[in-house]
Amino acid sequence: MHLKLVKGLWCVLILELTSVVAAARQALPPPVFTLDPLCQVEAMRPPPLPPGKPAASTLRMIQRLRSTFQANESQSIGFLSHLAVPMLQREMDDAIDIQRKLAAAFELGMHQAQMGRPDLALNTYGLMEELMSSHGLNPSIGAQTQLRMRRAAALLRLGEQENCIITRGPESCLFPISTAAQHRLPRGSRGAISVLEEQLTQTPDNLTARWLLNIARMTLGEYPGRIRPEWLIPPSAFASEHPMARFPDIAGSVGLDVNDLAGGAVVDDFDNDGFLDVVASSWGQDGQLRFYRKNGNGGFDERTSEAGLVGLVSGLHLMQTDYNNDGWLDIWVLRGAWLGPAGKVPNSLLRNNRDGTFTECAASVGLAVVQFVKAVTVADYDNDGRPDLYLSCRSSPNLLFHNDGPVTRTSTR
Ligand SMILES: [Ca+2]
Ligand SMILES: [Ca+2]
Ligand SMILES: [Ca+2]
Repeated sequence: MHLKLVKGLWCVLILELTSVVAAARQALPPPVFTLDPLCQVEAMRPPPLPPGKPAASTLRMIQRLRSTFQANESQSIGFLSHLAVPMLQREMDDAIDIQRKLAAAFELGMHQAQMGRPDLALNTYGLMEELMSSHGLNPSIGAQTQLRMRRAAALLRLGEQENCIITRGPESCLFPISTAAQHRLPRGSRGAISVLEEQLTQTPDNLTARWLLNIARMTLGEYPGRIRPEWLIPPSAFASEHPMARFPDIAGSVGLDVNDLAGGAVVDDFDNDGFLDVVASSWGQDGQLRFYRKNGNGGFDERTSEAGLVGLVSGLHLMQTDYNNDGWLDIWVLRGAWLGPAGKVPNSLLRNNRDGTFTECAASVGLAVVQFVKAVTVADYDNDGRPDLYLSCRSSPNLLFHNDGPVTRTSTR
């Protein structure tokens, strides 16, 4: 397994480094960041669920997903930062050539931030600056900009993890940021402000830096008063043209605040009791599909284990449909798009068993399609009373499936 390190503009720019060794510059030790263990991804993962009793066909799909992801691991490592980081660390440590070492460090920092360790990323970027200084390298303005913006992003991420995730409230992360959502632990945003102001001093037209500076100041309650006029995005730019209600985040108070990657979501009544339930998926290869039943107390109870779904992972997109016309909603789980060549992953159709459980049945109805599926829609295109299926795929032709009923098999059109 080998990860291609030399990629991105950084490597091009690093080759532009002025190789003239300047008068020996004092190499300063990099700043050392540490992230409270409470703010680390491992601590934020939801606890394991009881296994429940998945149906035999569901267990087969679980095993198939597991083996597919394992087989595709080398192709998907660009998306799996926890695997990329140790490889890049070795590459950086072993590199003798300084440009290769810097290129590895730049990629390493990005993956460290993506795996939820912005503190490690910031230390890596500090090491890069120390290396450049000790080797008398004077990076181009483009290279300086790239490194600075990566540092700013890592600092903002540090602030998000320490405030918006760990000390989360109903107003957290809602834009424009209200007084209630201002950061109580300011070091992330404070550091980002310093870096972004340095960037704007050098390149005043950098709109990304300007935007992020305004956001960072907002998180500390320093918007708009403490932003220099030439960098300020005025409050009028954020004002709605129409009256618009604010939507506080109530996920925590109703039992839906699971911490995972983005994915699909369906809100509908899966047990026909008149109350809307929730199904949510996560794009990650270990992202558990979850089923929540609306309870009588205004909240939701997780019923993933009871529904026989533990082990079903990685849904990019979900859609509900009553594919077999029995009056009970079933669930499509679509997978594969945006994973590059590693995205040939099977999709799921979960039949509602009318008793709170679901059974994987994509293969039994002729829908064991393995494609880079990014979206699905269900409609009865030929008015025969049976819902048909259209899959939108990335990097492969779209697929139309006709629902052949009454045994509810499908055929590709
Ligand atoms: Ca319900
Ligand atoms: Ca059904
Ligand atoms: Ca039809």
